[in-house]
Amino acid sequence: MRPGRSPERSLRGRGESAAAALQLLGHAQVGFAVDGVEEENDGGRDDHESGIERGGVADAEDGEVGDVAAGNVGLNTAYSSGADAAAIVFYGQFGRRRSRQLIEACFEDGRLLPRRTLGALGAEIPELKRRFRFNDDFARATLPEILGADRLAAAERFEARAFRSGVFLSDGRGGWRFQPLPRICQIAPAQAMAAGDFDGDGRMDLFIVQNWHGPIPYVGRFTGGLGQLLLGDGQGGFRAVEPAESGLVVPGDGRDVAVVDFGRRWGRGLLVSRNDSTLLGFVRRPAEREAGR
Ligand SMILES: [Ca+2]
Repeated sequence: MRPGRSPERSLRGRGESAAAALQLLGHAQVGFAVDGVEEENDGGRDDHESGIERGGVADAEDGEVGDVAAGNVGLNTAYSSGADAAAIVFYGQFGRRRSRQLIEACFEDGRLLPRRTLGALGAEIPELKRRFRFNDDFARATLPEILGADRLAAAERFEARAFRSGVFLSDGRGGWRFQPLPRICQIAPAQAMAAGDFDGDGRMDLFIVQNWHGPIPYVGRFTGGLGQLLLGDGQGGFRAVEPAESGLVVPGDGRDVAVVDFGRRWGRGLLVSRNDSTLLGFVRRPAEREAGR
């Protein structure tokens, strides 16, 4: 078990005692056991710009090196729900202005349509307001009819069709096979994750912090998750543990999670940060600490 890029930080290493750490947290929530995580720190992790929210390198399979856990936006957003879900963006010059515009599009019944309203597009391309005096006319038109097929063809097009969080399992020869995480993990974006053997069975597990309150009001928040503990089977598969069972409950706009050493009394636990809200600290249940798990 080698949590490659999992965040492993020690508050003690910064000269702070466990008491100070708990004071920092305000309180220590009783949570799930975190144990068996080797001391290793590569100094942080990478953020990904291409639709993948957060990832980490972990050994999801026994004996394999280089498996990658990757967080994505999941299947519970306006962009990613439905069988023909796709997030399509055109970047080009669509109006008389010399500036270029980003135009969001989607397919509906095989027709390419704009995602935004006439009012939103008209603010960027004023001539559309003159061409479409009524919303009904705009609603019936396809994107090529609205913007011009030639201009669309000349624009750069970007499309995303994969939205599930999952793991890339190494075949040991430089290739990877994608395996999505359990369905319940796809109800919200995976913003950050920690890898480690959290139940002490010698197999790599994951804890995922979820949700994103960042989208504009027209799109709405990507939310619905409470954080998700996943127990690995050592073969690349994971079993989702309900938050009520694990004690790891993270509502709100999750941002990051780190495995933290809270000191001799509390042992290792998880520290979770959230946007516009408090930090959350999770330590092992007393019975689990006494059992040395
Ligand atoms: Ca485990």
